[in-house]
Amino acid sequence: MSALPPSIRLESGPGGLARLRVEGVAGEAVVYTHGAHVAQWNPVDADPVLWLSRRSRFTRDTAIRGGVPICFPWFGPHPGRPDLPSHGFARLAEWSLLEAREVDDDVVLAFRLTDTEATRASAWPHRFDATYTVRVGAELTLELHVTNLDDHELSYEEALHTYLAVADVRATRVTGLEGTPYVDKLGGPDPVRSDEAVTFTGETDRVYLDTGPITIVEDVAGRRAVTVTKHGSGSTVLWNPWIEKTAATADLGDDDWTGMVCVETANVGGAEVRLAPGASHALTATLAVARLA
Ligand code: TA6
Repeated sequence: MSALPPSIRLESGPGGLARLRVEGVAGEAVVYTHGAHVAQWNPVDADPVLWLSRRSRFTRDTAIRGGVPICFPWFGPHPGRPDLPSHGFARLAEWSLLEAREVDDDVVLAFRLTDTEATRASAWPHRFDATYTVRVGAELTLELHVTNLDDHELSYEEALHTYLAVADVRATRVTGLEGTPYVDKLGGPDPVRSDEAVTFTGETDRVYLDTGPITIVEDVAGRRAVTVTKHGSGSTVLWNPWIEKTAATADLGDDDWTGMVCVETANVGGAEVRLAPGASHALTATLAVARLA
């Protein structure tokens, strides 16, 4: 790959993990090659839009806590192999940097992950090629593009497990999901629905099905709104761990639950992606932030 443009620096981050620091004309970001993990993003002169745990472990056998972990090729615990990592192997893998270039006021990074003996042995014995494109600017656009290199059909789940920073989740509303059926992972298996905006009064772990393309997080206390616009995604996962789950999670500080909410652009559960040999699929999410009136 050619030399990095002036807006991008390769650094050694915590735990010696390689990371790319982007200081572009319109946006700033930090992206680790470990998991192709976008750990930080903000438009220039704006506060961080992604939330990152101060207790995140930066080790090769754990996922960075916060930012945008890539969940692939399964979501949550593996159904038949409790020994395998939750949310798949992609967020624990070392992705290779394919390209780093400036495009107008933005910076575009592209990473690649392909199958290895280890991935083929991890209950997902498929040949695949995955590229992950990160466009950093006044908006953040993420695209996970997967191609089936095998001679048989494959299926997978995926999620861009996006941690958004909010001033206070107890004063946060999420709109765009009204009337959409969702499975409450803390409740029964049957989908339910609500015609109201989502507010948070306890641990929240929901998989919305057949969702529309736009979800808006109104951070009322922080006087800003983050819009998540997605393509190629049938599901949206909404998560806040609240008090007990936070206390039980080593890389979360006791009060961290108040400052974040996950809006995850996904294809999970009944919406897994099926690819014929040679076929591809792209999952895309664009984040934009605006002041609340
Ligand atoms: O996206 C929600 C969820 O599946 C929750 O159930 C919780 O497990 C969260 O992901 C975090 O998972 P992790 O493996 O990153 O701790």
